[in-house]
Amino acid sequence: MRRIKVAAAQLGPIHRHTERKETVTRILHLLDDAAKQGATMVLFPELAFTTFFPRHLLSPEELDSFFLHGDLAEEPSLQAVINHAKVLQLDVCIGFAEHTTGNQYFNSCVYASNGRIVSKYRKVHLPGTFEPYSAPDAVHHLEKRYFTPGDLGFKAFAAQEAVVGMMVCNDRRWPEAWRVLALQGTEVVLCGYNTAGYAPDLWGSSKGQTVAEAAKEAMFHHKLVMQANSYMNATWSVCAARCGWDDDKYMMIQGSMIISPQGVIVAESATMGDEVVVADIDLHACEQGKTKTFDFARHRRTEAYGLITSQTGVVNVQ
Ligand code: CDT
Repeated sequence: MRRIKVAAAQLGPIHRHTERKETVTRILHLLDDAAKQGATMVLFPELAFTTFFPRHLLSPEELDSFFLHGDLAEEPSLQAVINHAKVLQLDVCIGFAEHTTGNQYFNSCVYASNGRIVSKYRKVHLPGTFEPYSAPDAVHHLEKRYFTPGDLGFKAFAAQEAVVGMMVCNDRRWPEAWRVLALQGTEVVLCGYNTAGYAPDLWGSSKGQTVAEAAKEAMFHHKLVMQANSYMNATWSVCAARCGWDDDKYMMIQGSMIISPQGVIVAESATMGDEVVVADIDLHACEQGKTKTFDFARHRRTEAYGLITSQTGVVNVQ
């Protein structure tokens, strides 16, 4: 048996002016909770230390306050989490805004084990716009303004008993991301996210949706992509939300889950607050898909897929 106990550590509301140390304390409590439930691999959301700040057009000073700066091995908030996980004998994956020593800005996450960062990922698919929307009451999504697209690709790595891959939020909607990880034998995909329940300038099937209708649709698409891509790539997946009502105004969907390689949700969050979702997963369950329906070596036809990497946007046939 190759089993591991994975956890999605969901974080409820974090407001624009929430103190960083308060958030770190919540994260450490969630780690304690995950350890008590016997988990050994714990996933936290995208941008776990802060509110989802890309919804605001910010001054340079306030923007700076949301980033972790410089050498990650010495960054106090991140190190507090990594060290606490080490004491609890947990591996941890956590998302944060990264300002590098080379003065670049990424939407990143790291995987740490035994007090050491063993893998880093920088979000490739940045949604939203560079310029804010013009409507006075719009919910902005300025990731293209605040971050550079990730430069590390999708690199799987070995952790505990598994081959693990990381992605961040919007990446989960892109089958290319999953497939690149699956081609490296990935058995567990970790994906933290911040998904607005209501952001009509950004998305939604119609402008007239109520908050409840928009949030229902956002949850539907979230589950659709997580379940379908887990199945099509024969991998377990874990996703962890930053959710709830930030500043009592901005609604973020919950839906932290653990999903089997058959695309089945085996554990799911029940609240819109801080919560740990745990499942004991059998990595052998990936073999059914990896050796049969999605045995890539036997069934993929790369000669037919050239456009995937040679062309970015749509070129309509005449
Ligand atoms: N944080 C993030 O990437 N959010 C996006 C918003 C929707 S873009 C259509 C997401 O994919 O959930």
